[in-house]
Amino acid sequence: MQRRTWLAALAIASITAAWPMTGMAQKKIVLGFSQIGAESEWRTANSESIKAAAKEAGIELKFSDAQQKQENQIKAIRSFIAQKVDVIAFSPVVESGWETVLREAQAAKIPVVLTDRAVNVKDPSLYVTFMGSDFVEEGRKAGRWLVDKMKGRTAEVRIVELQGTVGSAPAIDRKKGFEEIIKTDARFKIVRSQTGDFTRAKGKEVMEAFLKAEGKKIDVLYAHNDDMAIGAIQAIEEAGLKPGKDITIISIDAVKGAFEAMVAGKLNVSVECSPLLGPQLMAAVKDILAGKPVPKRIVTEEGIFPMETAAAEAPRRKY
Ligand code: GYE
Repeated sequence: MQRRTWLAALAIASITAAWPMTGMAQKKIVLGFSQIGAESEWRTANSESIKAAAKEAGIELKFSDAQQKQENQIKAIRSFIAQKVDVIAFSPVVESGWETVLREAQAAKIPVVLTDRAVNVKDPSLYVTFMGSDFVEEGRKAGRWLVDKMKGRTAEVRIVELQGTVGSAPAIDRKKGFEEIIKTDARFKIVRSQTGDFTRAKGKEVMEAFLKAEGKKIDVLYAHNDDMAIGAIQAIEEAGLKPGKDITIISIDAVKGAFEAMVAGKLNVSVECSPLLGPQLMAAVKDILAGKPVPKRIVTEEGIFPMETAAAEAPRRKY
């Protein structure tokens, strides 16, 4: 019995020695990933998904946190190029300003995958694929929900908007999609719109300013993510108003914190935006290196969760 096991081991050893690039001896894929930071619950879940999926796929992950700064992302990408990683992936904090560094990656023949957010470049050959949500559609979903909620009402609907990070794809697109829907109806007016940088602290601070300026004349808050809505909810309560009742609140992501707020009756609806991009990313990395064709755009499928569905949905949520 023992001898047979030993013989089998010897056979495997000689096979791997003869074909060093197959089976157990294959070199580990190295993936360099530049993350934006840790500004929201969404982002934390996204980082966890990427780390867990890399481990699961047996891919060596070099993970770099840019702390919201584009210059740090550019530095990280340059360092991945210098280290000759097999693939570079990143979630670009803003849309513009990537051409130079992407050209450097291309010159080094390192394929680039965009996750979550898009870039604005003239030459699409600078990246292999872009995987993530359709942010314009998310904005439209938010707008359609509001139009439906306000049907039958004749009075003006005064909306304040908390935008995401200035110049980022989700801030630009979520505004665009929402406006596209509400502009067809003269009752809807965005009376104030400012960035809250996708964070709770900023969401609260800007909502305080909105409340000071508008008093009780705010009907709706449209927040580009749940964290800003959660910060704003605090500001609304501190101002002596009831979030979810005195002010209708719409946000995007559908993270756990949003479900808690919905179950408590403080948030009216959250449009889903999935951060669980890790497994898709690892599959694409393997396909690219195996020379398989990968679609230029991989869109995440998502839903919408009104407050009434929150209690039933909450236990099923993974982020
Ligand atoms: O909605 C927000 C995060 O890019 C989709 O970034 C992502 C957004 C997400 O900070 O919460």
